[in-house]
Amino acid sequence: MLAYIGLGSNLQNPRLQIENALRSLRDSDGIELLMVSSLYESKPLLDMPGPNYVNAVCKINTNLNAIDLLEICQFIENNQKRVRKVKWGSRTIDLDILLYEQQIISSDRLSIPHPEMIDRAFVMVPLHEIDKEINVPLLGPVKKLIDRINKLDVKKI
Ligand code: A4P
Ligand code: MG
Repeated sequence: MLAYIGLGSNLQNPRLQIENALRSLRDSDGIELLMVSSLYESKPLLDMPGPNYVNAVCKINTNLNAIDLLEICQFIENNQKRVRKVKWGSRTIDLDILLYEQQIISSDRLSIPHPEMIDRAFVMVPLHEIDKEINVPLLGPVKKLIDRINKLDVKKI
């Protein structure tokens, strides 16, 4: 199965946090890391207080189902000592499953496609960088969705 994961960090050396999470994904059984975008810097959403974020998107091939993939992502988050306090608060690492094949999943634990992804430059710009042909179920091709995004919201680093 092809899946896309968004990574974000704004604490404790964000670049290193992203690199460590990518290494953990690569080392996980059942996951083959196919592609990684450039890193992008942006301000926190909604002008929340806190340092700027570093974000990236990766494309994987996996034989895990979506819930097992979520569990790996949460294991990696916990491993990097992520403490969940406030919704949308600063974090050492956040791993969001953006797309899982062309599946639409809506359960307590999992919403795929990730509901806010198409409004977020820090997701759409790196996603478009690594795959210009992908389709977001229900919402349309990334090639079209990218036109709604203000690319100045992110800076390639
Ligand atoms: N969950 C549901 N769907 C998914 C999915 N597709 N992938 C559930 C991953 N998890 C998913 O997530 C809470 C629950 O969402 C999980 O237990 C899982 O079952 P969380 O990461 O623990 O909590 P959160 O931080 O409150 O939510 P979330 O959705 O990760 O936060 P956001 O909306 O991603 O916002 N600004 C910039 N510039 N860059 C950023 O990366 N990130 C956030 C976080 C805010 N501002 C940002 C950035
Ligand atoms: Mg998350």
